[in-house]
Amino acid sequence: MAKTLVLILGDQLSPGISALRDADLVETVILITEVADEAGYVRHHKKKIAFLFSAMRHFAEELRSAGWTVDYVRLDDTANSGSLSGEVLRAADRHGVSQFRVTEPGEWRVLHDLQALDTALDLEILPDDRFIASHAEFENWAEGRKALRMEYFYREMRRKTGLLMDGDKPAGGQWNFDHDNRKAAARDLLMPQPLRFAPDEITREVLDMVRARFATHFGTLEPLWFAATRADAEAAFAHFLKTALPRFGDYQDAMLAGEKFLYHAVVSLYLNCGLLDPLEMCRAVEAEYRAGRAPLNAAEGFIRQIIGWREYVRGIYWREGPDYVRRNALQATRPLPDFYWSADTEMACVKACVEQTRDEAYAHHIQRLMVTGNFALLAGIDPHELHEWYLAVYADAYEWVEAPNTVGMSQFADGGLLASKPYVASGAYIDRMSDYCRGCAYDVKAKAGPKACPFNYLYWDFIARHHGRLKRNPRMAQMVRTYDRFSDARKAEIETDSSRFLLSIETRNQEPL
Ligand code: FAD
Ligand code: DLZ
Ligand code: SF4
Repeated sequence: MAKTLVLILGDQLSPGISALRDADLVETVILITEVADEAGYVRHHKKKIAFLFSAMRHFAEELRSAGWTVDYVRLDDTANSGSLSGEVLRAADRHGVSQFRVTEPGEWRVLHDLQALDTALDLEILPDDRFIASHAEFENWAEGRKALRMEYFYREMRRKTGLLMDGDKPAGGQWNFDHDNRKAAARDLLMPQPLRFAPDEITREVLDMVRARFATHFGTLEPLWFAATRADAEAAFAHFLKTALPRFGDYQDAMLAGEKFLYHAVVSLYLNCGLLDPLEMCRAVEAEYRAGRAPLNAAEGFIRQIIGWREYVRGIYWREGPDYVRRNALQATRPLPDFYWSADTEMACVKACVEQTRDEAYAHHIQRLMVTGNFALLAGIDPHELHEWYLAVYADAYEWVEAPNTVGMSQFADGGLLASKPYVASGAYIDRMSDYCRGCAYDVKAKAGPKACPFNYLYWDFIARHHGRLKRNPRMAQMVRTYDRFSDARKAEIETDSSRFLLSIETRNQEPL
């Protein structure tokens, strides 16, 4: 039997990955490679690079212990070519192999690079069946539909997996308990915290390398407390099930200053690189519900995020093609303000989210959607610049999941393919769902003038800027009519406040205060 080279990418750290499934232990050489191109196609957060390289190194050890031959190329290997395809060609040469196999990558860019190896090697790209829906299943579902709404896709996935199903009916008689999940959180001394892990020798070595080589990248490197192995990631998830799942549903949309994680699972980074398996996680969550340890709204809410949103955004990413990340339906062109990197802003909500992102490479969904995303949408920030920011700063960010969330859900840049209306809100929403406004230099109740919360006038300015399009959107038409009833003086005030503020952020943090 001829030898085969199998490439395992940094987000394919699953022993059951399709490229390895039928592989022969003796005739296979596994290549895992750290490369400058992947670390640098956006300037990833230091914690993201360190986490992933440590997980890759640990995974290589795990595979070796299971008897595989693993060729691991480090970033600081002087012969490292810096690219995935370059490393595949070097490895093929080293091992005298012409057969090359890989599970499809999670990004068009990498897929095209690897496909180009076809001229040099006998290439086989296998489907990534760690996901619940195949590309074909998503296509079949999407075909011929006017609107691709997540809710209907999610129901298909519930039926397919049998998760939270009682026969052919949804558990509790209802598919979706989202309306129960809108509570503002109260501060609680016993607030759960994610399980933390001390760096072992492998991680410490990676930390030294990242400290030296990526000093100019965004983010605080230490403490790096993430799990780096499957066993630790599973322990972190088990800890979430015990400590936070029961209240996950209630407080999904809440934000509290100083509470970075609330009742969230903080597992997307493990799931997206393959350390955790989505279906196994959902089955464990269902078991908590069936055993009476977690309420249905929590279990359903969690399962919906995984087999609903996560699968759905992946389907959209591959269906829409490589140009999706460049969509800009609202023609937003303002550069990303410097405070997305520096946190140097008087807006307490934005400051808290950027600081937390800098320190943890993590923010939960509502912080991403309704604070940094909402602000960018209201301010007319270029969605591609924002997409690159989200891709760089979060430890869980890979283009297949990040881009639809940013370009589609958060920025409406796909013109409403993914979201039925733009996720815009004034300061009142942030005030209701968080305690940020209490510590803010701006006044959330004030509608106009330099002290007024910028979200307040920017909200109406957004409605005015996109008046024609929003008037035709049934979910926005009411707000457009409200704007239309404003006096000319009020409209002028909105314009003046907005122009002053937007000019000030272009000239770098010269906010009006
Ligand atoms: P929890 O709130 O505990 O949810 C559990 C799990 O559900 C998550 O781990 C995640 O795997 C899944 N999930 C929840 N919401 C989504 C969603 N909208 N899309 C896909 N999966 C979801 N998620 C990423 O995994 N990677 C990204 O790069 C990413 N970028 C985002 C960018 C923007 C602008 C927005 C608004 C959301 C983004 N999300 C992204 C979705 C979501 O914010 C994160 O999945 C979540 O915050 C991860 O934290 P958690 O593990 O504590 O999640
Ligand atoms: C994100 C990332 C980084 C920072 N570094 C590497 C790497 O050095 N080697 C590797 O194989 N993968 C890395 N990754 C993950 C890839 O970028 C990811 O596989 C593609 O984006 C496809 O999802
Ligand atoms: Fe954010 Fe406005 Fe509240 Fe300040 S007042 S924290 S800017 S919503």
